Amino acid sequence: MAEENVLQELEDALAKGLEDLKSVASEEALLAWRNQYLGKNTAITQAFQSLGKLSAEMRPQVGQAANRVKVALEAALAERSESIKESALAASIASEKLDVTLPGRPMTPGRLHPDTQMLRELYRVFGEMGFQVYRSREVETDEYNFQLLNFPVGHPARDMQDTYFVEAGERGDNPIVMRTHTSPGQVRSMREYAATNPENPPAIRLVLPGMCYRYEQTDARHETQFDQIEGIAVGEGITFSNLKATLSDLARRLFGQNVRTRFRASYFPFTEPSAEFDVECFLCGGKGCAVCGGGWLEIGGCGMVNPNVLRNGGYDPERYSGFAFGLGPQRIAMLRYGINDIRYFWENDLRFLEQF
Ligand code: FA5
Repeated sequence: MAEENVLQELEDALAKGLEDLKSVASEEALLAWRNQYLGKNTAITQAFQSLGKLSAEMRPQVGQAANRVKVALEAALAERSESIKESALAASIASEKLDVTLPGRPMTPGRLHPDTQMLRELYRVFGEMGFQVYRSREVETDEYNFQLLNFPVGHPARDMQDTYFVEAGERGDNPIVMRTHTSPGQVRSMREYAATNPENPPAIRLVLPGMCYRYEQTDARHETQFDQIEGIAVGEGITFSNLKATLSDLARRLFGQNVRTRFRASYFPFTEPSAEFDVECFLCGGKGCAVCGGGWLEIGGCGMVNPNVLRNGGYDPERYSGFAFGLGPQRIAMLRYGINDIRYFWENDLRFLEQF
């Protein structure tokens, strides 16, 4: 009879344990339940301890029943433990008001600014044509920005480039300015190369990129801060034909073989003769629009380096000649990508930037 009691106690422990487990709702209560039904002094441990005293007939029955009840209670414990953890997580998510079923936000990879992309393409194209990149300074002296380029103090042509002065007071006729164009780099680069061999300065072929600043009224093609890329080639026997060939070739490489370009006579104190370089406006198909005005978009100025400027750079104008140009990469990008207002470049509007 006592032997049958053991079996009954095991069945009771299983039924009561499973019943009690239904109301267990916390980690602490689960631990208490575990001690009560699977701990040291339970119907299961008692059954195992009694095995030695049982008859040979009952021993396997009680052993198997104790094992079955133990495995069933352990499985129920594991399942309950899992569901308690899930409810705790759900409660914490609900309190954070976090909807984990929402789709994740896609990561936006960074990209290069269209102006940087354009500049890099220009370095590549000019590189293929044998030009090296030379970096000149962004904050200049009046001497380099104007005087050495044949704009003496008070010269009317200074009005073409309204200037931001950084430091005017103490420096008399040589104030510090934000460069209004990349042309001061012409004299800086020539001086640097001429200094390597003053008797026989080496021939040079350089492009000088960088930011320029003018106190200007902004419109669809004018900004107060804009990029230029200057070019300068100095050597023996360089002619205006070389200049025309270089810029025409550049336009074909950038815009295709059939692009229409034109050189328009102009004036710069530091080149003689001088010209503006225009490309047919693709934005309006040459009809004339708010960006170009008359069907052509001016992308740069150019000319043969003025003898005074060659001399200022350390190159004897009797022996050397050279051409120079200053282009607007943003104007080129406008034609390239159909951008109808230069002010988009620095507005940092993602709807614009994400298109490139
Ligand atoms: C100059 O700045 C001369 N230094 C160019 C030059 C270099 C001539 C070497 C001869 C020899 P200009 O002011 O025209 O010239 O400017 C040249 C180009 O820079 C323009 O064609 C245009 O593409 C760009 N640019 C000038 N001003 C602005 C502006 N406010 N906003 C955007 N781009 C501009």
